[in-house]
Amino acid sequence: MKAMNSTPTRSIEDYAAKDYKSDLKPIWCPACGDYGVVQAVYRALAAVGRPPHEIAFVSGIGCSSRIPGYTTAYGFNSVHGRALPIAQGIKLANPDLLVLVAGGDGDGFSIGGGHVAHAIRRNVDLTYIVMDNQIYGLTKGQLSPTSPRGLRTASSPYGSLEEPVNPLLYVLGYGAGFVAQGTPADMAGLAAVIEEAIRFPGFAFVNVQSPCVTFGQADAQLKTHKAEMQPLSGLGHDPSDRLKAMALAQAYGESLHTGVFYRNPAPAPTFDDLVQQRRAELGPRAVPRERVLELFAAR
Ligand SMILES: Cc1ncc(C[n+]2csc(CCOP(=O)(O)OP(=O)(O)O)c2C)c(N)n1
Ligand code: SF4
Ligand SMILES: [Mg+2]
Repeated sequence: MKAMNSTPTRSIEDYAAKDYKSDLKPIWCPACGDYGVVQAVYRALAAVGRPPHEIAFVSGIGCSSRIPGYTTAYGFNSVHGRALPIAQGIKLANPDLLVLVAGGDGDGFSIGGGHVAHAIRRNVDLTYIVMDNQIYGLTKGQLSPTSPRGLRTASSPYGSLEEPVNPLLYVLGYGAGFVAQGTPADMAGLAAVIEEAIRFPGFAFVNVQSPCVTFGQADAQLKTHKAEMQPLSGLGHDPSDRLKAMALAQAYGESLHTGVFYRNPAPAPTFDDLVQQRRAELGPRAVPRERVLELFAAR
């Protein structure tokens, strides 16, 4: 249960950001936004204080999906678009783990797009970080679901004819309990929203505007200057107001709002809470969790 995520097994002072940094040297292009994302993840994990061996970090495939390997958590750089189903299985098999999921805009909203809705409606206690660079980075610059209309790419040489997916509206529409956006251009802000997402009891989503400096449009995506960012706190936004959050999310692609769009003030029960509840109702008729795991292992 997510409550575990905020309960360190050792004192928080025992963990610093460096404890979550692995010895693997990132091979992202110099100045890729993803360097900042992994730094923010280190900071957020240190603030939460769970030891690395109690954390599972699952990703799909893409430049961004390399991220678990750069942490000391247990990692699974899995299959394109399939990070969420794998992470749900891990969390349900071992609810005490803190489970992070990360990937690209293509991984999450093209090939894996269908899984997002189901992870949200099940409310499995996961933190899902999408490193949104509005392009397919790993495969050298094709159009992604969040690419702006008109973008010229390797796969749209005359300019894209399609409207982009709005990741913020998508997850808000399906009822995610926690929705935030950050950017490595504001490292402290990004670390803070990732920490909040981890602590939130239920499915939590963080869209990170993390530009691809090689194939994307980094300047346009971050509007060149930090001053162009619009922190939601500065707009007087009340994150418990879901409809207002949806109205602000409409500006995706136009204004770079950072911070928490929505935090459900009365979080819904997680999937695991409901499983425990059903087990209690069934009493001796319930198949023990260990037996269920044995049956799966035997398949
Ligand atoms: C099933 C499958 N289809 C296609 C691919 C090729 N592929 C690998 S990564 C990728 C897209 C990467 O874009 P994104 O998810 O946005 O991540 P980024 O590299 O931009 O971080 C594609 C199409 C694959 N690996 N597996
Ligand atoms: S191709 Fe783009 S997303 Fe991939 S590492 Fe390079 S800058 Fe980052
Ligand atoms: Mg991408």
